Amino acid sequence: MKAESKTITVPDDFATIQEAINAADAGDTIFVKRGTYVENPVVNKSVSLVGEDRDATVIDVTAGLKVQSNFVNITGLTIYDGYHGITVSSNSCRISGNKITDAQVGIALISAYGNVVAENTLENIGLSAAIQLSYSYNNLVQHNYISSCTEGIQVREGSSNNTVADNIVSECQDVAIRLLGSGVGHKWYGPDGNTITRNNISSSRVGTTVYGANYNLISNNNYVNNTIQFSAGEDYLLTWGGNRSVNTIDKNYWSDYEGTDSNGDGVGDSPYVIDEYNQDDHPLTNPAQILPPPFHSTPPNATPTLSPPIPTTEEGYYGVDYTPEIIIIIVVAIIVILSVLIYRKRSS
Ligand SMILES: [Ca+2]
Repeated sequence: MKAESKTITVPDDFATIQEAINAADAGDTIFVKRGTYVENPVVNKSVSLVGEDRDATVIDVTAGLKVQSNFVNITGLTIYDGYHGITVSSNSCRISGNKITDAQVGIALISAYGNVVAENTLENIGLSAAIQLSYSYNNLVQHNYISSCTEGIQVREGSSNNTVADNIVSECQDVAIRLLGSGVGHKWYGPDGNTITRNNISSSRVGTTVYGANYNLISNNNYVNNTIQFSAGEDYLLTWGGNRSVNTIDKNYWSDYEGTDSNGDGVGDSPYVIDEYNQDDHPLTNPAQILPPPFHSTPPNATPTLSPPIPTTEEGYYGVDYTPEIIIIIVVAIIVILSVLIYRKRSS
């Protein structure tokens, strides 16, 4: 018989987070009180790791925190001074409401599926990207705040069907959102079929680049005052026999768009031209609306929760937002149908 899930408190029950993980069972919550913990936790059980105070519960890592089990929940922590902040190589985890600073890579998803990376703050990430996906699919990267990093979000080789939405990415020294494929042997692994939408991409050297990346939808993003707004420079790829990328770049806002909108419908009269192969046929003349986070952008001062991590699919995540509207629509539909039936009955 399975024991009921329990809460283990660090440092009260165990001095280190790793000892607490070692003592935990699947479904348990490890509640980490304020303080600085110098360690590199490996989360190899389906547990929740909950910091008491995002800004005052600090893990001072070197390699980084590793998530290696499915259904792990990591929230309310500052991860500081590591090579990686957090690496996820498992599925259906939720990494939310953390702060990651002074790492070489902030949050890396490697062969990871169905995870949610949401509402994290990432600053001063050097060398590589704040959030990086490789060989990963069906992940949701949403409502993250990224600033003063070398690169913002990289969707890299072998990564498909990910959604990157409602992130605020600013002041990247290099690229804010990069779609980057890679050749392995004779095969090319692109990031293909991803959705990049409603992101605020500003004040960076380059807003977005694509390189060996196809069938991605890049729509309703705001490109504001980036030195280069969008780059699909693939000459190097072409010299090696690759094909020019084909993506849908449509209905974005470009701060340097100079066209008119004669009928005032919010869509410019002429395309926003990126280069001779890429353009946005329906440039928005006003910035697209970025959805606010559905939950607290920083976790509340946590009372330990006994609930196991919730495997949140993208659909489920949006479902939280739209459920009331759907209910209203269904109720209205039922009223209309009943009215019609009653009307017919009376008139027959
Ligand atoms: Ca128009």
